[in-house]
This record gives sequence, structure tokens and C-alpha cells, in this order.
Amino acid sequence: TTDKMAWWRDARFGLFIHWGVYSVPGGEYDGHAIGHAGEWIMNRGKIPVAQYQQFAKAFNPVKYNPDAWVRMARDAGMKYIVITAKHHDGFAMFKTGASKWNIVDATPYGRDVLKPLAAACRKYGIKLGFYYSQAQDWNNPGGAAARKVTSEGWANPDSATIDAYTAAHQGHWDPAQTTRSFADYIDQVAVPQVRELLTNYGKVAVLWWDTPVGMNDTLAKKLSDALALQPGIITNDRLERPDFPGDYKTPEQRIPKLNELDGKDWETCMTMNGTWGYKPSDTKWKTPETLIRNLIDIASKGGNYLLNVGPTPEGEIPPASVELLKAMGAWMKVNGEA
Ligand code: JFZ
Repeated sequence: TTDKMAWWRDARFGLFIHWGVYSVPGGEYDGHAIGHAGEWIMNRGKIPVAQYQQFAKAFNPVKYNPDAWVRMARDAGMKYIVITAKHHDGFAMFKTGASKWNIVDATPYGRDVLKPLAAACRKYGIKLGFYYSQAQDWNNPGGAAARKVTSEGWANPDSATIDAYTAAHQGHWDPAQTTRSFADYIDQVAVPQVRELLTNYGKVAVLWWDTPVGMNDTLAKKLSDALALQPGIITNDRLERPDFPGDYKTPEQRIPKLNELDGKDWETCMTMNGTWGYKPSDTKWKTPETLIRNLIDIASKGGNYLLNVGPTPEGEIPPASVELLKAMGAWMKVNGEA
């Protein structure tokens, strides 16, 4: 049955939130600007695990206001929110028993940020989804690392050694990353955390998988089986196994052409500047006109638009993003559905 897709097809517009420890360095390491998106800084900068984990001590989102975030999304005309529960740096933004590398145990803030977001979503009738990086995990031992990436963007004095290690260890750059097998990481971290996410936050509308590096059918089945905890949950296509195609496709940073559409459900995810995670040096914001046209283009072709914000370590959504969402809300008020 495809009934479970009804709300999603109706929704058209959602908020993506990339938030985690990577917002602390914000694209800069050791005084150097690191290329690529902010949330990839640990991999792109080949930052050792012990050093990266220091950033958690400065992650203290005392200005976090989930009620205001959800109202902001609602007022922009959005119907759902997908937040990074765990991105590739492996940092859990929630209370978890599967790893100490989480917001409760490793930051001065010491609180789960997903709980109050779930409550605010319930209050305003906004659906809540979790992004979960099921395979790539650069801090929990055994997690995968995309292997094509070499260090760049700064004068890493050890880059030759690190790049050689990376080439020889499936993309890992720190021996601490390889002290457990990938299968054990899936059993001991990924599956338990997905189960926690689907148990402790009430109704979860979407599970947004990403980058299935090193995955195989057996391990993917364990992750997919956990979804039984939330009847009616919708998943994207990034588990990427033939047996688990997911419920919708995820063209990234682009809007499909009419002749590419094959009748399957799809969602374009997109940044407002050029990064998913907070990176203050990226000031190349799209205009409100562009974003509104994108929404119209996507809606007219039957897709959904998942538009991203990257909050700061203090828990604030960048003012430029807030302004863009206000502009979209103003347009939606006049032209959106009643
Ligand atoms: C992934 C992440 O690596 C990235 O940090 C961000 O979370 C984004 C939403 O998803 O990046 C991808 C994943 C898939 C493609 C490109 C980038 N793809 O299929 O072209």
C-alpha cells in the first residue's frame, strides 16, 4: 500500500537541519579554511579522532529554541522537518547507550536536543524525521569512511603519512577508527541507535539514510528490520540495496527535468548557500526568488523540496537563513494552499 505516502505527497516543502559538532570548527581547522561542506571537515581535514572530539567541549547550544524553530518552519509553509540525529562524524545528538560520543555525555550542554524538538513538532502538527548516517561514522570504531577523499585545504604536516594510511585502510585516517569491524559497528552502534531513535521520540515520520559506504545486504537488512518499530514510517532511497529501495528518490542539489521523472516519488534536498553544516565563511546565499522558483518548479513536477539550514554551536539558525524562510513564508501566505 502507498497510503503511508499521502501526507508526504501533500507536504511539498520541508526543513532539513544539519546540526552537530562540526558546527564548532565551522569549516576552519588550525587556522586554515578547509574545502567542501562544513559537516565534512573531519574527513576533509583528516582531523585525528582525539582532536576532533575536543570540539564537543565547545558545543553548548544554550540559545536552542526548538519551539521557535518549528514555528519558523511552519510559518514558511513547511510541513515536515528532517534533522541530523547522527551525521558522518558519528556524533549522536540524542541520549544513547550505544556510544559515549553523544550530546549528553560529551558536551557541556548535556541534554538531548531531539526530545524537545519532537515535542514542538507534535505541538504544531509538523512531521518529524531523522537523518541517520548508518554506514559512515568517523568516530565510533568500525564505522565506514568514504575512501576517495584525501586531505586538502590546509598544510597538514602529516598529510603524506595520513594519505598513505587512508589509501591502505579503506578511507580511515586514524588507527582509532579501525579497532572494531564494520559488522560489529552496525550491531553495536548503528542498529541500537536506530532502535533508540524509533523508540524514544514518539511518532517518527521519516528515516533519512545516507551514503551506504561498505554496506552489504545482511547488514542493510538489520537496519531495515529496525523500521518495524514505527509502522508507517517512510524512508529515502539511500540504504541503496535492491531489497530495500526506500519510498522515495533523493536528487541532491538539483531539480529533475520532466523527462527524467519515472513516476516514483522524489524529494530534492538543497542548501541555501553551499554547505549543509554551519560554515560562516560561506556567504553565497541563494536569493528568495531562486528558492521560491525552485519550490514552484518542484511542486509542479510532483516532488518535495527539503531546504536546509545549518545552526550554530550556540543553537541559532543563521540570520540569512531566517530571512530567506520569512520571504518564502510571505510568498506562501499569498500563493500557497489555504
Ligand atoms: C550526503 C552527505 O555526505 C552530506 O554531508 C549531506 O548530508 C548530504 C545531504 O548528503 O552527501 C551526498 C550524498 C549523495 C549524493 C551526493 C552527496 N549523491 O547521490 O549525489
